[in-house]
Amino acid sequence: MALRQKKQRTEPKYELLYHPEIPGRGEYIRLVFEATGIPYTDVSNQEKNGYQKVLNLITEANPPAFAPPALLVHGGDYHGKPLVISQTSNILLYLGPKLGLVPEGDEIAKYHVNGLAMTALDFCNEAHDVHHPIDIEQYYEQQKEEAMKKGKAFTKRRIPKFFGYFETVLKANKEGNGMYLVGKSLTYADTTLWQVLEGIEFAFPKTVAKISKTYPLLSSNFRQNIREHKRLKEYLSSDRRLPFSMGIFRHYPELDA
Ligand SMILES: N[C@@H](CCC(=O)N[C@@H](CS)C(=O)NCC(=O)O)C(=O)O
Repeated sequence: MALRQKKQRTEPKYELLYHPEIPGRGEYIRLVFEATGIPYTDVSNQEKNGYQKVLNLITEANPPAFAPPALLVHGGDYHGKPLVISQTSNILLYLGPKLGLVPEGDEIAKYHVNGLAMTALDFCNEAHDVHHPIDIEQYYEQQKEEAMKKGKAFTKRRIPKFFGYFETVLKANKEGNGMYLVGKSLTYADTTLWQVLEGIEFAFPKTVAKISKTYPLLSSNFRQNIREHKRLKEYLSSDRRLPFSMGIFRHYPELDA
């Protein structure tokens, strides 16, 4: 019994199952653990042969996950198999209330938080599709012509549309003071949108520089607030924070405005 208690205290309950070495969609999950100080294992990046373990777990789960990220929950066996939850927004929906990242005692707010997080993830998907507009399994260079067209539309219309939408949300949420999308404290919609904005700025720096002033709450209050969050600040300067590179958000200057 004593041994079991010790194990529960020292071994994280949650394991993030994701690709190694890129922030990717795994980062939306890392951020909620980091913001709340809840221990987790980033299996691919922290365990020997971790990526093989990730691939085994997601294919052997019932139901198997189509693609990472997925979350393994210890002590949550489901019909005799390890409890594995897939899909970024679904994992966030599962963790949100457990980690205190949705307003308490407000059933509907939970869906507002999730709706906003899903909209931020739509934005992320569109940014990815700019460099892979035709075939996700072929190289950018093989679809560059279409990517150029998509880049034009994305920087001209879609980035301003998403920025404008989230600016309106921040303005409408009076108790959030421009810092929170829902209510008066941090939710996973905030951490998710923040990460998408970081990625959009990495990939499309010229566009973001050009339009930021038009969206002052989003570009300033909101983004700054997360950067200054005590736990996140520590995380962002740690080596656990992986830099953007050639993942979902990619900087091809020719696709920027
Ligand atoms: N909608 C899914 C998308 C998952 C996804 O596209 N995962 C990527 C990595 S970020 C992947 O490994 N995809 C492989 C594939 O689609 O074949 C989610 O949000 O979790």
